[in-house]
Amino acid sequence: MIQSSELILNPDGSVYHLNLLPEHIANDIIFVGDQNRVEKITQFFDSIEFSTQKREFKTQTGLFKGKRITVMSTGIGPDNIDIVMNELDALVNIDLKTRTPKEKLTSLNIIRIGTSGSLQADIPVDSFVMGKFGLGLDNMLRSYLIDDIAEIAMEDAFIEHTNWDLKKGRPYVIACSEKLEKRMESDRIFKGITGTAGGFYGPQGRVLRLNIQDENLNSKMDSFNFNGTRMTNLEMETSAIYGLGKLLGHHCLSLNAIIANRANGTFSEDPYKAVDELIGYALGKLVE
Ligand code: R1P
Repeated sequence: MIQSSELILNPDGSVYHLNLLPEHIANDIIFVGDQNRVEKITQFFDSIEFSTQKREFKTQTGLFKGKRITVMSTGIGPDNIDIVMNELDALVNIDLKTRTPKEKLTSLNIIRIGTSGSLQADIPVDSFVMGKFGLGLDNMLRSYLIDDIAEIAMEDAFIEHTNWDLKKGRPYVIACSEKLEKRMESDRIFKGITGTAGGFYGPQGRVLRLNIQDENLNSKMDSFNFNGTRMTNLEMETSAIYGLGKLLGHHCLSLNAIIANRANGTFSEDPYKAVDELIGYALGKLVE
């Protein structure tokens, strides 16, 4: 039995941070970072059966063209992904009444619709990127046992190529779900390695007033290429989603609208439009 200090439930039996009961979620789940993006998606739904919000975790479940989908905001960063993935998994794979893991496990389909900065001059603002791999610079996943799911040869190549200082922790690489990759891909979408940082400024090489540990990191990431796969973009959630998803047995894929181009210093003139277009693209593919 999992103790109440370890799996915390609210008085109504819902999981602590997400405020959800098992019946509130669908098997197909869309993650967004920004809580205001949830309704940008569910505005297209035929109907909404459930809504809740606690802190930055806003959830709505409803039908889109007859398909039951849950849309949920994760807030910013891998630390939030640890909460969201563990509590979502508890909703389907732990009996919350007896506090014991179920024998028959459920695999969720989880698709992130995020925003991100491109690392490549030829991946312009307003384009879409799919993370074939997530490369985590954030360390959160290192609290778990990941050697069996990690792409260790790619990790080693990245560490060597960037002369990575291991005082910052060892980067990890996790592949996306091939099932969802096939379902969501098209000629319109760039594919590659999505880097996940544990912060927005220094951890992504941005200098305002503080010196950073490696001011050449972004240009080294630009030129990293592993067996023909290059780093496309940098954001703050994908690798953590891929890692916990794979450990827990869920199918995960991350799509990002490119709103900044870090290689040439440009920012989208209309980032909301780029996100709206990616939402339309992803919803269309989900019901194809
Ligand atoms: C930073 O501004 C946030 O935007 C990106 C990053 O991953 C980070 O969460 O994604 P979202 O727009 O999905 O939040």
